[in-house]
Amino acid sequence: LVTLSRRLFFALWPDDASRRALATEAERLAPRCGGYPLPAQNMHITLAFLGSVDASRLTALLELTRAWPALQGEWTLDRLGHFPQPRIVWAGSQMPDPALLALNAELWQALARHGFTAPQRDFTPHVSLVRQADRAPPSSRLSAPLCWRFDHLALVESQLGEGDSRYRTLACSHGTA
Ligand code: 2AM
Repeated sequence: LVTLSRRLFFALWPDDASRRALATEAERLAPRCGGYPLPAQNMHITLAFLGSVDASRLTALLELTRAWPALQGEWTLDRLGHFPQPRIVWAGSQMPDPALLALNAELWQALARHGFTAPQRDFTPHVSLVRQADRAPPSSRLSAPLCWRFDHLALVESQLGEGDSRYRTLACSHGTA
């Protein structure tokens, strides 16, 4: 069977310690909100979701990713939120982070030159913690604010299967690490 399309997105991945802290928060919240906690290895923020992309466009995306200039930013996660549809409890920030918003806009400008179209709705930077969550968290404050630095973006493939999605990093931009 030939796979003609790939489910792709651009993301930032917190460091291991931050992802573990987020997974702990997810486990704390899942019984309160319904749903199930996502594992530490899945904790990320999506910058640009491309969805199903024809495999013939992959080379251009790999090149775009590898040629992306070095990044340096810091993001503080200090609040919790709930998207009733698609039933996600997430971690994000009180204040939209200007560096993240700028990165999202720059990425979509570059993607537009490759024929991809940015979504209409506003970008709400978030890390999904709990899926199939029917209730909002009891408090909108994260129990302990988390500050993490990012220095590269990743082009990731999502492989849907039974249970949680599996994510595979296909390429990274230049990092300082
Ligand atoms: P989510 O965690 O908020 O569901 C892989 O599925 C990644 O792409 C996840 O981070 C997911 O965000 C995001 N994603 C899936 N569908 C999306 C969509 N239609 N628009 C934006 N992001 C999406």
